[in-house]
Formats: sequence, C-alpha cells, structure tokens
Amino acid sequence: MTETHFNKTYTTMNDIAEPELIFKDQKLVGNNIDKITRQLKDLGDIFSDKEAYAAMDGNTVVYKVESSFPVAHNTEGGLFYGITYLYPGKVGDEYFMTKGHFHSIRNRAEYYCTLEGEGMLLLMDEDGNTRAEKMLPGSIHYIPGNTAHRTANVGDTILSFSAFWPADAGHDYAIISEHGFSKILVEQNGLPVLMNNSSVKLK
Ligand code: M6P
Ligand code: ZN
Repeated sequence: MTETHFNKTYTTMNDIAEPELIFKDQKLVGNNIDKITRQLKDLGDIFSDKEAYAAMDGNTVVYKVESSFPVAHNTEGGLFYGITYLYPGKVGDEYFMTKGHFHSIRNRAEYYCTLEGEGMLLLMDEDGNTRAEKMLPGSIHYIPGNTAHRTANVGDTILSFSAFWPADAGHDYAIISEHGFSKILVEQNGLPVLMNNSSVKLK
C-alpha cells in the first residue's frame, strides 16, 4: 500500500505513524484536545477598572486554550503543549489578558512562541518585580522558574501563541487572583504602558 504526503509517495510501513497533533487552519487537531474558554464573567478578579468591567457583557470571550496532555498531570519528566487564542479588547484602559499564574512547583519553566498578533508577556518574580516582553509573530519567550506569567493582547487582531511546560508544573492562580501583578498594562495615547499597581503587596 502507498500513501502520499509532503508531495512524496511512501510505501506504508508499520513503524511510520501519522503525526498525533497538527496545527491546521488555526486549530489544534488531534485526539483528546482539552479546550477551555474564558469569558469576562470568569475573570472578575483580574481587571483593575471594576466599574468598566461591571458595564461589559459577561459572556464576552476573552481567550481560549487548546491543550494536549499526552501524559497524566503531575508526571515528572513529561511535557504539555497548548495554544492560547487571546481576543483583542480592553476593560477600561486595560488590555484583555490571561489570568496569569505561578507554577505550583515553583521552579518549573515554560516556553511561549508567538504565532500571530501583537502582545505583551508580563513576568513577575516572587519579590513582586514585574517586567514585560513584546510578543510578535515568531517571537520566542523563555519563562524562568519562580516567575508568574500573563499575556495581554495589545493589537486589533487575535494574539495566538503556543506554550510548552512540564507536566508536573501545575497552575497556582491564588496569589495572582488575590494581589494581581505589581504592574498593569494599560493603553495611554494609543500605546501600551506598564503602570504601577498600588494594590500589590506580595511579601
Ligand atoms: C498557556 C499556558 C497554559 C495556560 C494558558 C492560559 O497556554 O501557560 O498553561 O493555562 O496559557 O493562561 P492562564 O492559565 O494563566 O489563564
Ligand atoms: Zn505556566
């Protein structure tokens, strides 16, 4: 039997498998893809302008995540893969963003690779120092251990990026949900600006 891939004709052999995952037509395709949708109503803790937040439609989709978990959660040595699609928008002056988290096993690192759009990666260490890196198509971001991470969409189109993280890393949302990051990303005169968030007291 023969099959055609990559414009070549192969003789099918038992030890050559089809890929298990493909990113195709802006979607992750494969078996057992985990899908999460976060709407504004799920994100009550994260935006600073509570009045602007209350005036918006809670059903507005802020982001979706498609993930592949090829091993069980908490498997030491395993890796997970996911793609996040973050929609453009703002709550007041603050850009749409992800919840953001530390890893439950604090020293676990992660990679983000931007596929499309224009964004910002916010990184905060455990002492509460926050910095940001620009995200643009093709940009690759190493997120060190012990560092909370969050992305914001600063453009007019979807920001999508792939992520690779250890299967035992886990998500610890509690600190961010309570204190936020020490800086918030807002639009001023049409440009993204990092501003001090006075409500943060980490230590
Ligand atoms: C990336 C990875 C995921 C994460 C997702 C959304 O895909 O870091 O682990 O779940 O972004 O971020 P959050 O969980 O902070 O909402
Ligand atoms: Zn992470």
